[in-house]
Amino acid sequence: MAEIVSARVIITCPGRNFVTLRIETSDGVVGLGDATLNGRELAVASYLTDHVIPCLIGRDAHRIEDIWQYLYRGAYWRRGPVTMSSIGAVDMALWDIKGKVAGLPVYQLLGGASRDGCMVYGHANGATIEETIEAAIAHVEQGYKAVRLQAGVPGLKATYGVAKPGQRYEPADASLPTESLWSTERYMRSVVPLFEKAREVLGWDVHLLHDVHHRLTPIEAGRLGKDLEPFRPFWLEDATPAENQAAFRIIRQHTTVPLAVGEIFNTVWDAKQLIEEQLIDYVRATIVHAGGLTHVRRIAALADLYQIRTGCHGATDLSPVTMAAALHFGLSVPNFGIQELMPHTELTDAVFPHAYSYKHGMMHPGDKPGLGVEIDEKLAAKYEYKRAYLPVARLEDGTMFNW
Ligand code: GCO
Ligand code: MG
Repeated sequence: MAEIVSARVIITCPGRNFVTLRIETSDGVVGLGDATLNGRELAVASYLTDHVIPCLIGRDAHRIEDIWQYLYRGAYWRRGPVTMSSIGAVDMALWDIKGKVAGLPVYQLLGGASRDGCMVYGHANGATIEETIEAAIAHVEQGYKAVRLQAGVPGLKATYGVAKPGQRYEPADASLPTESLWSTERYMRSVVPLFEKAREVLGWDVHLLHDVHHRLTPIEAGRLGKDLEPFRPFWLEDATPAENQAAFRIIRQHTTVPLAVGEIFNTVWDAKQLIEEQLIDYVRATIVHAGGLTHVRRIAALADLYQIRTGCHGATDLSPVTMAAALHFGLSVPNFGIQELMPHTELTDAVFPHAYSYKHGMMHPGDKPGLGVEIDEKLAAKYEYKRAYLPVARLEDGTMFNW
């Protein structure tokens, strides 16, 4: 028995907010879990502090599955991003503890390495097609085997995925939501020329990805997929909102472009129909927002029956603890596809020293016992929580739309 004697939440903002759960056992073993939900951070912090932590004290940290079920079934109010991120944080911290007690990196507890490393994709973005291609070239020069392309849309002031001039891209950018404009027509006209140019300049040896960020209707997504087919994208992400899973049938009827979805999924139920009807090719559920390693492994196991591979979300709003967990998962899971990599700032890396590393377009979680991530609490304490929201989007006539 490794009795849980204390647990607390650490909130820090080294450039952006992160919520971390720290669990300690009677033997002094410490486990960390990420609980960051971008733009809604304090809701998860309260859920943990006020409702989860009191139930953890005295429990055996080794009983990961039982604690997962206790928190999921025991809440009565199942699912949703706040609940599932909280459970995800507990789950990560418990796997971290188990690994440290065993003296093994978590991927060894998950069955060992199924591959030498996890292929990652980087973000190439720019205000224009030329800028995006330049960023893509820089990625290829750094060894990336896969690059996501996002370019500004002519006529629209701000576009998802594109940084403000001279800044790194970080979507939660203001203390109240900023408003951006959206025009499907302008966007649709801009994507094909981007891919055309990319293939012309970069050739065919690099995987090219694109994120629609939930902006199209199913039939529009079908048309975009068809138009992009000649350029052989690795995937088209979040082509349409996935609350209505059956909507993806329409996209499938019109295009063979591989489809990825799932960064906002919280449980296997969000993906069940998509997987069982083989409506997607990559499932992007992330360790933090979908109930931790325990649950994301379950999603991957269902997906594997249908030859659907993983492609975990890896934006900078997921802390280094989630990145580590995703890499232990990705290294071990049989149906790994790709991992998103949006590198954290140096300051974030200093707050969260970690064992994972990048080399030649691949990442490895490292071989430290547990997840291999620590938190420098002294440094973390210097950066206080700062309210930050994701933007919202409106159509040109003022109608509220999907950001
Ligand atoms: C991605 C995502 C992110 C999200 C962000 C929201 O593909 O990486 O779409 O950019 O918008 O994580 O917090
Ligand atoms: Mg995305």
